Amino acid sequence: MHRTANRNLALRRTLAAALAAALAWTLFQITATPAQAQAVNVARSATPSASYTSSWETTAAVNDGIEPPGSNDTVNPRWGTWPQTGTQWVQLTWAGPVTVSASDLYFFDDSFNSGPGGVRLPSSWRIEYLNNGSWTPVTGASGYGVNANAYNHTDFTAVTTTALRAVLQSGTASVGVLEWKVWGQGSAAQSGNPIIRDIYTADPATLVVGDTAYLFTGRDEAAAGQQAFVMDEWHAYSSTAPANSRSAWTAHGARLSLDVFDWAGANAWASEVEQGPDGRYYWFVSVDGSTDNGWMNIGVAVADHPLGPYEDAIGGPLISDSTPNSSALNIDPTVFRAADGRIYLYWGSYWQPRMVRLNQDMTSLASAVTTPQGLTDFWEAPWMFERNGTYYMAYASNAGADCVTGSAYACIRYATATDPAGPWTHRGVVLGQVTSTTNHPAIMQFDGQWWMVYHTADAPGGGNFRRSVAMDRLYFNADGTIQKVVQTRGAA
Ligand code: FUB
Repeated sequence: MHRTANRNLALRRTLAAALAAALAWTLFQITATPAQAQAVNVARSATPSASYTSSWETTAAVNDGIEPPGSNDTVNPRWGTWPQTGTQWVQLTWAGPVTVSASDLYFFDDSFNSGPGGVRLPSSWRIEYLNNGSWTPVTGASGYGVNANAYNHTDFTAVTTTALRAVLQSGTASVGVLEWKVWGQGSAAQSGNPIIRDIYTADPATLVVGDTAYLFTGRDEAAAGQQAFVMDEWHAYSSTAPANSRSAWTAHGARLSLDVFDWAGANAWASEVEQGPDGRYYWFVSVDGSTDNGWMNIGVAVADHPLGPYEDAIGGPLISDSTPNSSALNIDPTVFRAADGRIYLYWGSYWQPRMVRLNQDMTSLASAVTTPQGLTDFWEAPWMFERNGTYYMAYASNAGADCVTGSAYACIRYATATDPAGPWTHRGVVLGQVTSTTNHPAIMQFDGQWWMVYHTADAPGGGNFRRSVAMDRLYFNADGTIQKVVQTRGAA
C-alpha cells in the first residue's frame, strides 16, 4: 500500500515535470500577433507551393499558423530552398477570390545561434498577385523589410486575386520563410470560425435535444500575455440551425460555475452534458477539488433543462485521485448511454485513458475502473459517440508525425469499437493540429449533417490560454471511416 503510494507520487512528479515542460514549450512558442481590425489572415485557407523546397522542409510551414520563436526555428516546420539560390518564390493559392491589402512575412535564416547559415535573409523581395493569368507586382507597397526574428509588414493597394507570391531574391545564401500572414477577406475555404468571439471559450461539448443543438464550453479568462489557464465557469449556447457562423448561435451566458461545487477550488476545465435515464441533464465537469491531496476531479451537476439551473448532484467528486485505478489526471469526462441501458464514463489525461460504468442515477459507479485498450497515442480529451452500430472515440493525441509538429501540440485521433467498452481499433487522425497547443473535440449530428467542434487560438488576441470554439463539417466514408476535417476560418 505504502509502496503503491510512493510509486503514485513518483509518477505524479514525472507527469508534473512533463506538463511543466509542455507549458514551457508553449511559452517559447508564443509571440504577439499584429492587431488587424477587420481583416483576417486568409493565408490559413490557402494552399502553399514554391519554386523549390529542400526535401526536409515543407511549404506547409508558411501558413500553418505556428508563431516562429525566431528566424532559426529548429523545431517547427520551415520552408527553405537550400541549396538553390537566385530568384525563388513561395505561393499561396485560394479556392476562390480573396481581397487582400497587407502581409506579414517571417523569414527563415538558420545562421542564428551558430546555425549552418545555408539559408539567409534575401537581398530583396516583393509581393506579386495573379492578375488575369499574369504575375503582377502589387502597387503602393509600404516597404519590403528584410529583418530577421520578426515579421516584416507590408501594406499595399488592395487586390482581388486567387493567388499571391512572395518573390525572394537570394542574398548570401538560399532563402526561406517560416510564416506568411496575408490580411484580407474572402475565399471559398472561409467560414465564421471561430464561432464565438465576445469571450474566449474552450473545450466544447455538444448535446442535441429535439430540434435544438446545445454547445457547452469552458471560458478562458487569462489576461493578454498570461501563460496559465484561468477558468472559473462554463457557458452554454444553442442553435436550431447549427453552422460555423457566429450568427447561428445564441449565447446563454455562464450556466455553471465553480461556486456550485462547494468542494471545488479552481480549474473549470473540460465538461460534457448528457441526459440521464430520468430525463434530467447531468453536466460532468473537470474541477480542482479540495477534498483530498490530489489535483483534478470529475464532478457532476444536474438540472431539469439543458440550460439549468444546475446544482451539485453529489456534494463531492464522482472521480478523484482516491478512486482506485483512476487516471494520473482526472479530467475530460465523456459519457455515453448505450441502447442496452448501460452507461459508460471515459476520461483521463497524461496518456492514461480510463473507463467505468455508471449506475442509472448517473452519479455513482457501477463497475471497477478499467484501462481501455486500443486508444493508440491517447493524450486526453475523449469524446464518444455511436453511428450505425459502430462506437467511435475521438481523442487528443500529441504523438506521431501524422499528428503534430511538436508534442506541445495535439491532433485529434479516433478509434472504433463494436462494443462500447472496447477494445478499440485506432483509425487515424480526424482533425489536425490547431493553432492552440491544446485540442479538444466534440462531435454531433444535426439534421443529417455531422460536425466536428473544437477550439483554436484564432480569435483576435487569442492564444493557448485564450482559446475560441470553432466547428467544421465532418464526413464519413462508405466504410464508416472518417475523412480528415478541413479547418476553415474567416470573418463571414
Ligand atoms: O481547458 C483545460 C484543459 O485543456 C482541458 O481539460 C483539456 O482537454 C485541454 O483542452
